[in-house]
Amino acid sequence: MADFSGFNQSCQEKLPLVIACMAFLIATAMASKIHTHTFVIQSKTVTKLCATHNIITVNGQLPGPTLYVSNGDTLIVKVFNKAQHNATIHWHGIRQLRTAWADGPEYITQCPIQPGGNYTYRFTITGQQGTLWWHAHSSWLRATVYGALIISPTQGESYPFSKPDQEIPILLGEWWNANPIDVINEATRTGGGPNNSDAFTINGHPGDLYPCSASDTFRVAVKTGQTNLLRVINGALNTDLFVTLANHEMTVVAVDALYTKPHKTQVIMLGPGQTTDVLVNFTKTAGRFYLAARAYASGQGISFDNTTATAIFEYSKGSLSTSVTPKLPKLPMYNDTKTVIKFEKSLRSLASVDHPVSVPQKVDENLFYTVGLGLINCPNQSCAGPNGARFAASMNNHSFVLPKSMSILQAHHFGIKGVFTKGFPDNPPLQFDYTSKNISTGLWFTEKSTTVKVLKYNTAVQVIIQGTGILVAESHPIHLHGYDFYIVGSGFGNYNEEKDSKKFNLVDPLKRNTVNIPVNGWAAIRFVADNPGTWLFHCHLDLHIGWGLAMVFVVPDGPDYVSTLEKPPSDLPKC
Ligand SMILES: *[C@@H]1O[C@H](CO)[C@@H](O)[C@H](O)[C@H]1NC(C)=O
Ligand SMILES: *[C@@H]1O[C@H](CO)[C@@H](O)[C@H](O)[C@H]1NC(C)=O
Ligand SMILES: *[C@@H]1O[C@H](CO)[C@@H](O)[C@H](O)[C@H]1NC(C)=O
Ligand SMILES: *[C@@H]1O[C@H](CO)[C@@H](O)[C@H](O)[C@H]1NC(C)=O
Ligand SMILES: *[C@@H]1O[C@H](CO)[C@@H](O)[C@H](O)[C@H]1NC(C)=O
Ligand SMILES: *[C@@H]1O[C@H](CO)[C@@H](O)[C@H](O)[C@H]1NC(C)=O
Ligand SMILES: *[C@@H]1O[C@H](CO)[C@@H](O)[C@H](O)[C@H]1NC(C)=O
Ligand SMILES: *[C@@H]1O[C@H](CO)[C@@H](O)[C@H](O)[C@H]1NC(C)=O
Ligand SMILES: *[C@@H]1O[C@H](CO)[C@@H](O)[C@H](O)[C@H]1NC(C)=O
Ligand SMILES: [Cu+2]
Repeated sequence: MADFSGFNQSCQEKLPLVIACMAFLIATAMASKIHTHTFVIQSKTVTKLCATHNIITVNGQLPGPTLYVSNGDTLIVKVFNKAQHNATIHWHGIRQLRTAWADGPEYITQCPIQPGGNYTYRFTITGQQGTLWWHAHSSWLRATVYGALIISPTQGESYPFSKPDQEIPILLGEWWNANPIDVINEATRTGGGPNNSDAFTINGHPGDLYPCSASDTFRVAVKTGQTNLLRVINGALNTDLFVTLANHEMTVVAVDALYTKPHKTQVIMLGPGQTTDVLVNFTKTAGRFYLAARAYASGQGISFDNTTATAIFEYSKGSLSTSVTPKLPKLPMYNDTKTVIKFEKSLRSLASVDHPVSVPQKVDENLFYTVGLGLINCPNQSCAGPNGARFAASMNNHSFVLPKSMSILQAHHFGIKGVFTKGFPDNPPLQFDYTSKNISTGLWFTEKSTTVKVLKYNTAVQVIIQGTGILVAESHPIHLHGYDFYIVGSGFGNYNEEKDSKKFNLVDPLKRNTVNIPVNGWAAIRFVADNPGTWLFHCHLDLHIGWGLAMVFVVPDGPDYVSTLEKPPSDLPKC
């Protein structure tokens, strides 16, 4: 049975509504399910790209298990850490109402599950449907510890489009011919950039354009006349990815588990963390077609993995033979920012009666955060970054450092001092020409801190996220835990309040949990702080979060039961 104590209590508080409450309770109890899963984090030997490797997996699978649930269901996932690394699991995009303890980022909402330890994540999916995913949120473990989390509409409800003939999760990953934890540890030791990855993967398979990978290719059989739903998830660690399917048009119908107006396109682009649902009509009579994914590299002069992952879609009538060479789609150039911006600007919330928008029309908190790279000095300029310094990254010139002794949520909940400081600035400490090609070296150096911004419960928040050109301008996929937000505007250059705020879309803007900040540009997001907890706001390139491109919003409890954080679970890991 699900835990309905919350609804019971709110029922008791409103006696006149008790009958309606009881009816609601019974209906909910009948429709919703409890799904119990066991995740064993364990090492596994795999052969990939001409060599054998030991990788960390969930239950020995790459990707890990796909979880299928419905809106309203409860998930109970018992995680056992049988690997030699600290681990946590984050349920990317799940709102975690009252259950911030189950969100997962290490030292933000919990201490890591140490080798030999275990922790049970419990949460209920409330008012969400579509394609999300789960992944490790500790060091670079998510390189191989990730999987899909697919939420169907509540029983009796349906998609805002015809039911597809097949639904196919497409998880994009990033692969190193090395232990990814060694790769990041090496970079942290030297202060320089990490080694590039060696491949991208589709459902764990690099595809036959890579050496020794002909049989390590994801293949899908399709039938003429089918309309299929591809649930594309960018699980890559550090790379934005273009995705196209040869000779087939895609129709985007949702992003980050939120429906969009249908939009036809040849190519989609996803930053790490983002999901995109597309419908494809399979109208050919026969043939084999590549689905291909490769980098969108927004930063000039930064080396990147320029390889291409492929999967094969093959019409099952007559042509399953592997002797037919699949057709390769035309992919945009690696630096094709124009295509990215055109694609993203074309997406709008569905804004239907069943899926309405509720953009805050006025804001209580108007925040302006710069995001970008920076440097930290090393003794005797002995580091491997520019000028003998160490690479860093920051928001409003605060380079975020995780606490060590306990999580920020524990410190907040129990009122323990000395774990974090309040007063993350609402504006950058210095104003400068953020997107200039010639930013003075005096501005390159940043400082470490563990600083949070407290948002009063239910405040309407706007954040202007302004990219900087410090060291190099890049697009950053900025992810907010615990919330979805509306992207009311975006553009190149420096945000101009006077001019740009007039052009905001407050009618049907896209809503999602991860926004790509245009390279050398900005984006404006809005949300209502109606979820109590401590919520990480960060770049979803694991390289950048480790360098400090993060901060935390602390949202205290609201006035009633449904806006009050639960007690911490008794098995919450200790540091
Ligand atoms: C889970 O961890 C607890 C300690 O936190 C331990 O007492 C218990 O035995 C562990 N359970 C299993 C099945 O390993
Ligand atoms: C990174 O690449 C260099 C050069 O190829 C190699 O020597 C080194 O071992 C790599 N580091 C890791 C952790 O794989
Ligand atoms: C698929 O084809 C049908 C019939 O031509 C059309 O009505 C529908 O809109 C198409 N769907 C997509 C996603 O292209
Ligand atoms: C990929 O980069 C390598 C150098 O790292 C270069 O030799 C090669 O030509 C590039 N390939 C493509 C397709 O751009
Ligand atoms: C993209 O890269 C190509 C080839 O490296 C270069 O010629 C072109 O100028 C670049 N375009 C942009 C917009 O940076
Ligand atoms: C820096 O270099 C000087 C001179 O080479 C040396 O005496 C000193 O120990 C070095 N300091 C550190 C922290 O490495
Ligand atoms: C860059 O800035 C420096 C000092 O601020 C100035 O001397 C130089 O002329 C500038 N270069 C360009 C290309 O604007
Ligand atoms: C960030 O702070 C450091 C240290 O206080 C300072 O040197 C630097 O100029 C600041 N940079 C920016 C962009 O504010
Ligand atoms: C693992 O977590 C424990 C508890 O927080 C911490 O003391 C330890 O340093 C962590 N290990 C690594 C390798 O980060
Ligand atoms: Cu970033």
